[in-house]
Amino acid sequence: MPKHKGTDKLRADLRRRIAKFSDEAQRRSSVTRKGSAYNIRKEGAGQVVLVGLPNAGKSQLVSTLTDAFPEVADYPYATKNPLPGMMKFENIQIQLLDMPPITDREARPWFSHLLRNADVILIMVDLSEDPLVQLETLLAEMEGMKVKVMAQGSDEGLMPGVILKPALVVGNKYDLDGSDENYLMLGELCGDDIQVVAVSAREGNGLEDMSRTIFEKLNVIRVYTKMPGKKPDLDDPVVLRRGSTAEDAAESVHKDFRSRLKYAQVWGSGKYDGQRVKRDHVLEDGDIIELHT
Ligand SMILES: Nc1nc2c(ncn2[C@@H]2O[C@H](COP(=O)(O)OP(=O)(O)OP(=O)(O)O)[C@@H](O)[C@H]2O)c(=O)[nH]1
Ligand SMILES: [Mg+2]
Repeated sequence: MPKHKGTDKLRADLRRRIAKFSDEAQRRSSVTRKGSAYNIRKEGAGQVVLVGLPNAGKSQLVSTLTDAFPEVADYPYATKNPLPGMMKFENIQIQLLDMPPITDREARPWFSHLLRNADVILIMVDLSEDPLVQLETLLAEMEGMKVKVMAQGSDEGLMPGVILKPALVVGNKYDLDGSDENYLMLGELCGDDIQVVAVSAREGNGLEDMSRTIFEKLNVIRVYTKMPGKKPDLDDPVVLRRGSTAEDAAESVHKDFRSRLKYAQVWGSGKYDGQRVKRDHVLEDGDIIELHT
């Protein structure tokens, strides 16, 4: 289909439908491949893997926030397989990956693979129960899979083979009695090391704060590229790693643009709007960049 203003809506619609079908196909194939090493294709701005004990509310969170339909159940170990869903954050999509409880021994081999491949780990704690026991169990299980949480402060030396991951702690079921105290305790336990947010996945409270925290942990920026004389599409940013430059943005439009880029103009991180910048100018979230090739 030719790419111009009139076909934008149609193209977006097609993209969505193709993504939906390939999602379904992937879901089906992951059921048939039960027991083998899973590989869930990353989509959107990044992949967030959910870690928690049975019944914490992981599936409820994915159900509330995404297009996926995980089973939510009042009995433990309801989730047996990983299930991805796309969560909207402002004008981008972030992938949430529902997981079995981390204590599920059958899932262990592929669980650790997915955990180590995650962009961000969402550690879910049930605020209607003692947060200390949960947090210690979860961190110990993760360490058993050679994954450590990236502390906001300084990092001590790591054992070989251990990887550091950005993570946040989500206290769920904040709607229940007694959760206030447990939330305070959880905050004290995490101190300055890991950021903690409180949500009710079921009632839908606190989810915006949580999404923003996830976005920050992903360490990406949204950039709007445009050609001279054209308008930027503010609904369709390019997602780049934090620290990306004008030439990285150019390459994201077309692989030849990196070498062909002569200069760029930036609205946002420039000192003034439309400032002319060099190829190595570091971009910030929300920048509009005009590429001169
Ligand atoms: N009150 C309250 N209940 C919740 C909330 N979120 C989940 N639940 C309930 O907690 C139970 C477990 O929810 P799930 O989402 O299935 O938990 P899970 O973490 O996926 O559990 P496993 O798949 O066994 O690991 C269900 O009965 C949910 O209705 C919440 O925010 N508030
Ligand atoms: Mg579940």
